[in-house]
Amino acid sequence: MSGWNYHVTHFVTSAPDIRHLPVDTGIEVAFAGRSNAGKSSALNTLTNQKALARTSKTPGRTQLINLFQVAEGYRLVDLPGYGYAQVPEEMKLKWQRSLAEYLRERVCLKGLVALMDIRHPLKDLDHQMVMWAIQSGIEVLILLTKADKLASGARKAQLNAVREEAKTFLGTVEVEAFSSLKKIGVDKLSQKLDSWYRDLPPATEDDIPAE
Ligand SMILES: Nc1nc2c(ncn2[C@@H]2O[C@H](COP(=O)(O)OP(=O)(O)O)[C@@H](O)[C@H]2O)c(=O)[nH]1
Ligand SMILES: [Mg+2]
Repeated sequence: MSGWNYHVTHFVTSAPDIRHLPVDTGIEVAFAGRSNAGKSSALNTLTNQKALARTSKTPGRTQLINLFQVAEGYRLVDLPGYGYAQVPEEMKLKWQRSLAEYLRERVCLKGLVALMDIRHPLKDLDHQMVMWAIQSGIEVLILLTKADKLASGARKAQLNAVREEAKTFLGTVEVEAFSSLKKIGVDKLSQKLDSWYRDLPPATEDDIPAE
């Protein structure tokens, strides 16, 4: 079985909020996590591109939803980071409502890649987001990022602990260690994306019967 080539992924468009996303067809996989979790780095590592998703040392700066496509109709969605302390409370609530709505209503959304620093996994908002996804029937892959920050014993222990916790979600929640720096877990990520993209072919214009 040959997988997708994620290296050819390219930017399609940005949207200020979920109401301005392109048509709800094809298959979408969303990437989400707290600001600074390593989301942009993970997207760049997956696609082998230095600046596909801008990595930033200033957390909370990416406010737009960025859409990329691997092939026509097969998208990767880079959602704005959450949990940044300096964002006003009102904006945090607005984003949470909008994230919940996206997870609930986006028909083409097949999977959620939830990125969390391996040293601080499943904080309140992470937990909430995974719950919303599961309640909407969306499969989740938790990536424990910056896995290079832990020695291999501690990394395995943390991975097992989060896998145990993930069982309480009562849905499909897989957990893998990931490092953009050391290229850990990249194959696991692309295999999971392959399986989501394999699930159902997106409608194309060819599917619309001619008059
Ligand atoms: N050690 C290590 N640092 C990382 C890794 N991935 C990201 N970082 C660092 O974490 C910070 C935030 O990364 P970024 O990808 O911009 O996070 P985002 O805010 O979630 O998009 C940056 O300083 C990155 O260099 C990783 O795999 N290992
Ligand atoms: Mg980012």
